[in-house]
Parts: sequence; structure tokens; C-alpha cells
Amino acid sequence: MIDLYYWGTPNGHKITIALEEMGLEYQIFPINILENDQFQPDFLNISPNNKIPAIVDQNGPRGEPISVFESGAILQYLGRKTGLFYPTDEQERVEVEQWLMWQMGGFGPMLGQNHHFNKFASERIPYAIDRYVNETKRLYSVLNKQLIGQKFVAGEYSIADMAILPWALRYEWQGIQLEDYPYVKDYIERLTARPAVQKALSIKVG
Ligand SMILES: N[C@@H](CCC(=O)N[C@@H](CS)C(=O)NCC(=O)O)C(=O)O
Repeated sequence: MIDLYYWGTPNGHKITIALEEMGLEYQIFPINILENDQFQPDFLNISPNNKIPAIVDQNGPRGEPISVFESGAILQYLGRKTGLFYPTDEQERVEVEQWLMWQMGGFGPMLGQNHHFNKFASERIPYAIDRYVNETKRLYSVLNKQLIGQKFVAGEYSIADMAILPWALRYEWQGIQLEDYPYVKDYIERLTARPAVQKALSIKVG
């Protein structure tokens, strides 16, 4: 059994998608980040950076519980644990990892700043909006180009796709017209047609 500390955000969705795709048994512990649950000492023991998602795998590699925070590290852990969606061939693994890190370092943090300044900030700051919308557009162009002639971002369907999809689903918040990125549009349609993805995205927590 895997305990998932979760709220229904893009970083949370990555892990429910992976757990559903991998057929792992899990239970959700809601961490309401709007009410500062993420700062509770018990949660900080698991996730010292005070952010969701985090997991505790009751059956860790040494037969004891293990906790993991940071969505990229969780995806890699689950991929290694199950041997699914995370190739063992080194060349294929590097391919997946570079796109996973591309998401973790860019197509997440930059889009998060975009959401903040473009949608949630009480003050409209044109410089900040332009900066993050432009960076978002650059990242969508990179993804669009990578998807020319291939269904998934790095070979077969992988944890890298599970990391990217939830952020691309928020394109309307980001000043993105999907028609400008036709391969990303097809990619979103392809991935959201998967039953496991639909099940994960239908979970209503947060
Ligand atoms: N790099 C982290 C980012 C996680 C993250 O930003 N989580 C947000 C929700 S999507 C959060 O918990 N925010 C609460 C806070 O910042 O206090 C990861 O990928 O796991």
C-alpha cells in the first residue's frame, strides 16, 4: 500500500496518473495547501520542502516504510519499483530522464509563475506576465517540436509524459492557444484518452 499525500494540482496529478497506470494500491491523505496543512510538523517529516506530492511506501526496498518527496523523484521511484514506464536500457532511460528534468526544471516552475502572475496575483504586473507567458510559449514550442513524428516525448509512453501532461492541461490559464502547437494538442488528446489518466484526473480532492 502506498500512502499519497496529495492535493489536486498538476504536481499531484502526476502521481495519481502514475499510480493508476502502474496498477499500484494507494490511499490518499489530503493535504489542503490552501489551509496550510503543508506546514504541519507530521507532514514536514515526510516532505521537508512543505509541498505536495509526497508518498510513503509501506513496503519499501528494505521491507520497511520509505518516504519520498519531489514529484520527479517519486515518479522515478515508482518506475523502478514496478519496472514500468521507466526503461532500464541506459540510452532509453537517459532519454526519459532528460525530458523528466526538463519538466521539473522548466515546464512546471515557469508555468507555475505564469499561473501566479497571469491568473492569481492581486496586482497586474505586465513585466512579470510577459516574462512568464513568453517563457511558457518557448517551452510549448520546444515540446511541440519534440513531438513531431512521435507519440510520446521520449520513446514509449513513460514517466516523463506523466509529468508533462498535467501542466499542459492548464494551457487556458497560461495564455496558450493550443492551435499554435498542433503536436501538443494531439499529445494531450492521446494521453487523456487513456483510462488510467481519466481515472486519476477524476479524483476530486482539492
Ligand atoms: N518541485 C516540487 C513542486 C511541488 C509543488 O510546487 N507543490 C505545490 C502544489 S502544485 C505545493 O505544495 N504548494 C504549497 C506551498 O508552496 O506552500 C515537486 O515537483 O514535487
